[in-house]
Amino acid sequence: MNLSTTIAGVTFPTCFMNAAGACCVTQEELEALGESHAGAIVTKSMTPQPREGNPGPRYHSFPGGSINSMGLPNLGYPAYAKLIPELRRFGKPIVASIAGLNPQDFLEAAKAIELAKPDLVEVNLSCPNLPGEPQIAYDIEASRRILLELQECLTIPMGVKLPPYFDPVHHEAMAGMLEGVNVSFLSLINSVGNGLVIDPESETVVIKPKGGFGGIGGTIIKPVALANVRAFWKLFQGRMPIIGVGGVVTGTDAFEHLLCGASAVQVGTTLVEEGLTAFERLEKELSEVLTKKGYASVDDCRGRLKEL
Ligand code: IRO
Repeated sequence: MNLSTTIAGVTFPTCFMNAAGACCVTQEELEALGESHAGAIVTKSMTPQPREGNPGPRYHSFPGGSINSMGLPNLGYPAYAKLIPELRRFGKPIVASIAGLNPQDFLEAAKAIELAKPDLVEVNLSCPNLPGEPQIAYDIEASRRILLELQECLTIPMGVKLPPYFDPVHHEAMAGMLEGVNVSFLSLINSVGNGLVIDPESETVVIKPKGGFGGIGGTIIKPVALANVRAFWKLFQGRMPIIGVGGVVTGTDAFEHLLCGASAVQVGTTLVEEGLTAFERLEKELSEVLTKKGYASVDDCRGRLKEL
């Protein structure tokens, strides 16, 4: 089965890759992704300075998903800029995720990472876990300003990682803004921000930062992820490549993302819980689904969701 896919002119050997944040902070983790069946190596979102992140416990899984408030722990962009050329030896695309606490951080990271020549840059406008900092992509004008500045200094295709939106008006507002900037793909969605998971037994929250509030991932966010993939696919009439993220546990989950319009899928909670062998399993399961359904490739089924 042909599971390869092309996004913004970059061909991925398979449509599965890690979600930024999942198993991709350190050199060892990035190399392990290189050696795995992942179709790409996506870095943790990087900032100018190395960051320890929020105090722990800061990740917790539960039946149906996970909650995290990692707080952007990363090695800082100089370390990733040095690592990226070394990761080339794995022969798969490299996606550099950039983030920041202010617009200047994004620009600085973009300029430095451009020189390391990743294949794509994913601009994370949706981190929910920085105490006191709003998710940028819930502010259309702030997002526009950052993307307009970034497009001036990047020659590598740039995509945007968005948070979930819950109303068509917000999908339309974001899509309308994106029409006016040079964005080559969308990664949809980041974790569902500021959820709360509690332990009724001990009567406590399960993670420490922000009073227990954190980003929700995994199976329980799949309907929200699919809705966002579908909404943006339709608003761009299928012309904007989309990487679907959220609730990919099985090959069938990935198939659902593809039907909604995704060209590839990223795996977060499942990767953290199951480890790197998840990629091989997902490949096998998606191949079986596509074969059974009579599709010849990822391209063949993309966007083909039927409406009633
Ligand atoms: O807490 C994090 O590091 C984090 C980030 I930057 C993000 O974009 N999404 C998420 O769920 N966690």
